[in-house]
Amino acid sequence: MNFTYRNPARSTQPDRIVESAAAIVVGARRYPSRGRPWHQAGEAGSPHPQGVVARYASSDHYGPLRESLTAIADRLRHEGWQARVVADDNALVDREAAYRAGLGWYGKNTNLLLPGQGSWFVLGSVVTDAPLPPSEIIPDGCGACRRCLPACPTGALVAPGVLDARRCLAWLVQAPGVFPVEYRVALGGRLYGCDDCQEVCPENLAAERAGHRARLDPGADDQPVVDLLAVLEASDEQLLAWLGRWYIPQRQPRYVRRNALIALGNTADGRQPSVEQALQRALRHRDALIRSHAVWAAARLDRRDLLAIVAGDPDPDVRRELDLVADLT
Ligand code: B12
Ligand code: SF4
Ligand code: SF4
Repeated sequence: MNFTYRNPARSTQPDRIVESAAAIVVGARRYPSRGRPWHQAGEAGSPHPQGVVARYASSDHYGPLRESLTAIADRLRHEGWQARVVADDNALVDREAAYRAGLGWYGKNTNLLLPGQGSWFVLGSVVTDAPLPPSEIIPDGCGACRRCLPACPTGALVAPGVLDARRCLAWLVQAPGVFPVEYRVALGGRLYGCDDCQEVCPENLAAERAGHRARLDPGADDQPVVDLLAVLEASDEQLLAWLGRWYIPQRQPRYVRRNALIALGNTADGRQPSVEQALQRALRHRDALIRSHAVWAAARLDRRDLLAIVAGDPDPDVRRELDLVADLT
């Protein structure tokens, strides 16, 4: 995994962002924590299968965060200091900056929680050479709670505060290559991101009860769910124009289609004509990655009859999937 791990020295030394950096001002922007019909979407047998999008990705929350941070940076510059905005761009470990700025504590799900507000926040910083006073560190607020650990559908939270990111669905939907077969059922109806370890968190539930969420307008561009059949029908250009602000490996829309096929396999009704047609198209797709995942989806939807389309497929990945689903009978 790359991100901040590609160059840890760069991501942990703020003076590489601003020479003589003396302080970091950290901002947290709340994003709407509901309005996501998780329990309606992804239901088995739905005639209009919908892929669920994690709350942080249902619209662009980083743009407005950067705007607010830019206002702070402008003010500092106006006063003669240097200042640079960084947010989710791997130049800085954002959570550690927020922790040291006294915004919150590390939850056992590894997210940063703000006292009384929970974790539905994206984080960003202004690095400056202005000598601002340091903040107090916030003590742990999880206490004896461990609710997020067993809530993880893949067991990725292997100990309090320790995430095996290779198993985290939020990573797997962003990872290139074949989606590991052992985590496909756990993906459920998700298309992008995963919120389970935050949804069960009592701090988030208390913040929602306190009405923090109600003050937020999800915005006209909010897309909590995405039509899976439309994803499978869209061209590369259409998919990038539609969902291109997500992190998509190598900017290749085939990975969004791959995720959509798994979500389809987990949630759709294989007898619906529209679903059947989508599976047939995917089994005939020019891209072997799509054919491979369509094999799994067709078998999962009890439509092994459609696999005749790929019976003589020469691609090794497709053949492997055919062997795999044959073993499952
Ligand atoms: C790589 C990455 C991922 C990876 C790995 C995540 C992980 N937990 O390690 C994947 C793809 C899995 C991922 C998933 C998600 N991510 Co992410 N991700 C990042 C990214 C790009 C780098 C983070 C990183 O690993 N840095 C390297 C490590 C060394 O630094 P660190 O994370 O600060 O690590 C510290 C912690 O491990 C800490 N620590 C953690 N837990 C505990 C517990 C205890 C008890 C202690 C003592 C210490 C401790 O010690 C480390 C050293 O300081 C950041 C953006 C950024 N530039 O920072 C976003 C970021 C962390 N992600 C974010 C979000 C929103 C998510 C998701 C919620 C998205 C989703 N809904 O699908 C999930 C949450 C999954 C989860 N349970 O963590 C937000 C977090 C917001 C918040 N409130 O905490 C960030 C900050 C992006 C942003 N700018 O807003 N993410
Ligand atoms: S984001 Fe989902 S898969 Fe990742 S640790 Fe949280 S619950 Fe587990
Ligand atoms: S669910 Fe409990 S243990 Fe997990 S982050 Fe929330 S308060 Fe902490």
